[in-house]
Amino acid sequence: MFNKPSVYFIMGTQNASGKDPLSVLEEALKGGISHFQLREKGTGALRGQELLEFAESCRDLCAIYKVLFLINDDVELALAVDADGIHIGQEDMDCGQARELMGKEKMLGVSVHSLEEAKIAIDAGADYLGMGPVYGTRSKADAKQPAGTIGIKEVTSHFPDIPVYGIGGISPQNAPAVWEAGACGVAVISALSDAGDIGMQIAHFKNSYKGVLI
Ligand code: TZP
Ligand code: MG
Repeated sequence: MFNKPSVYFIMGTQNASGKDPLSVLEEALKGGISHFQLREKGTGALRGQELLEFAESCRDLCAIYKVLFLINDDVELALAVDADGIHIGQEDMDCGQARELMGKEKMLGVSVHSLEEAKIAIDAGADYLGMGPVYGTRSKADAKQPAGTIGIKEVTSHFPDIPVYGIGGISPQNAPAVWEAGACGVAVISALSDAGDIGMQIAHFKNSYKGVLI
């Protein structure tokens, strides 16, 4: 589930770079991603019934490839489609509340930016943490300043048992620093959704881990 090196793909219909989002997802699933998070945001984002149906299609595709399917922010949608889990940010909802609403069995991922936020999330039952943006990103309108990998190093050395994913501007070229900081995976949008050959890009990410001594 959290086997290193793990490539965690995040996408909404707005990130499909003009391609069919379900085809993009299927290519990523074939290529060996570990998780898929549906993150439907911004202008033109699907809502209501359309969003529900799209989420169901994503869920069904992930099930075929036995890949974990998570929903960003929206507990109601996650429960409605029986997703494997939910991912929340600091501005979304209290992690304890998310854990309570989702139940003990579902996966809870939390975005954190400091050791203190990491401790709170772990105490509330987070299964993994996302940390970033590591590098500059164009995929999140309200992204904070790039934080590099120092925070990941700090959290992974204090809490070696919690899987940490680096996020934000990560490519196969700059991923080695993320692995070296102790991350178990990279969480990416554009590096996969913009790739000409998504399967090859996933292979490049996995190869970027080789030779990195943790
Ligand atoms: N959270 C922090 S950065 C980011 C999110 C959702 C966007 C990551 O997208 P990309 O294209 O991999 O930089
Ligand atoms: Mg959020």
